[in-house]
Amino acid sequence: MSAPSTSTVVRVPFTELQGLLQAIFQRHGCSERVARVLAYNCASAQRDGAHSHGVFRMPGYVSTLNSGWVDGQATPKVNDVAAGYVTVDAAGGFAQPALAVARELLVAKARNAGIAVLAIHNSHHFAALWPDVEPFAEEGLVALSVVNSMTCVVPHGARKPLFGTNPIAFAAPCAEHDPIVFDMATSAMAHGDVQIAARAGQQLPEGMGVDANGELTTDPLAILEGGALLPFGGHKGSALSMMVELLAAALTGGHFSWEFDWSGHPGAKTPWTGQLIIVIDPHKAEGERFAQRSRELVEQMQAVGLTRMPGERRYREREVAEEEGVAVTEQELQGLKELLG
Ligand code: NDP
Ligand code: PYC
Repeated sequence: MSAPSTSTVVRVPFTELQGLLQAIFQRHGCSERVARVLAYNCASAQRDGAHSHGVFRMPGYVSTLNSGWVDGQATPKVNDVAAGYVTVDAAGGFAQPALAVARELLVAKARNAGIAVLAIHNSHHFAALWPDVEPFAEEGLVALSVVNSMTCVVPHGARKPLFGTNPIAFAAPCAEHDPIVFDMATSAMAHGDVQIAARAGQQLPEGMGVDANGELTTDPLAILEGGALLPFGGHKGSALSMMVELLAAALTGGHFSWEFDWSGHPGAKTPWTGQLIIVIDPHKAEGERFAQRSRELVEQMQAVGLTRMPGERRYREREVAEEEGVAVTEQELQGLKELLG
């Protein structure tokens, strides 16, 4: 997560920002349904200070839509394949509208069987992953999601990039508390944060990536222009990234991070891959006790000195945004108005 780097920050009401983003998506070829889902997602990321996937992403969405790489009008096809299994062919569109159409069936199956899987393929995911899981925890469910992206990460011990930045997001209910949520790239840094650092002319901490010769570098431009990122935590992050490729691509029928070729679509930025979501109903096992046990865990973590839970920074930023409006720089706002054309 990087803070916005430029110009004066202004505060915009959430619904106003969402409306502006939706108008941009529609202006560049998205259906009303798709534009609404993506705008809510992107405005939520901006509201929560998830800057690598907030309004920073809008030029990338627009250039992708204009390149014809993604179908902004796609109608996802939902398949009810088994008691605990739903698949969706996103039809070359975005993953979040595909999740939206399959969500009710997924939740019904999870509540019935105790666990259900949603496997989305033929989809583009260009966003933060926590918005896909947090709402399940708000309904008392546990959710885990993985999505693979585009080749830019060198597997631990290898010489060349292969994996995507491949995030993992998890959400669980917690009694008298916001849901426990974490959402993290399995690369040492999200690609979006490398781009933000490059734009701001900032160096990166050591150990994030390598240059085109495979040498360690702290220069974000060297990583973006022919270099690559490293997994977080050496062989451990690398194994998790491998798992994401298996679950998000091999299991769903989506592309691995290296399998799609967007060279015929200049301006395309969105990875054409897959996404897996696993939803568990904890009431089947521990009844109401799960959320209470979550609370006990948080209390014990705090008792040993923990002062910041994953997700907590976002919740704090959200609270401020709900009071004062969503923080956007004047420069970003101007850029959004220009995208409206
Ligand atoms: P961060 O490293 O910023 O954060 C990872 C997680 O750790 C978050 O849940 C965060 O909580 C938590 N956290 C951060 N610092 C602390 C701390 N000091 N103590 C406790 N918890 C902490 O995320 P990444 O840079 O790895 O990923 C950023 C975003 O990029 C994610 O939303 C991810 O989904 C997205 N992404 C999307 C991809 C795609 O293909 N669609 C590919 C790769 C990344 P908090 O949120 O509260 O800061
Ligand atoms: O930040 O790594 C990233 C990313 C890839 C695709 C969307 N976001």
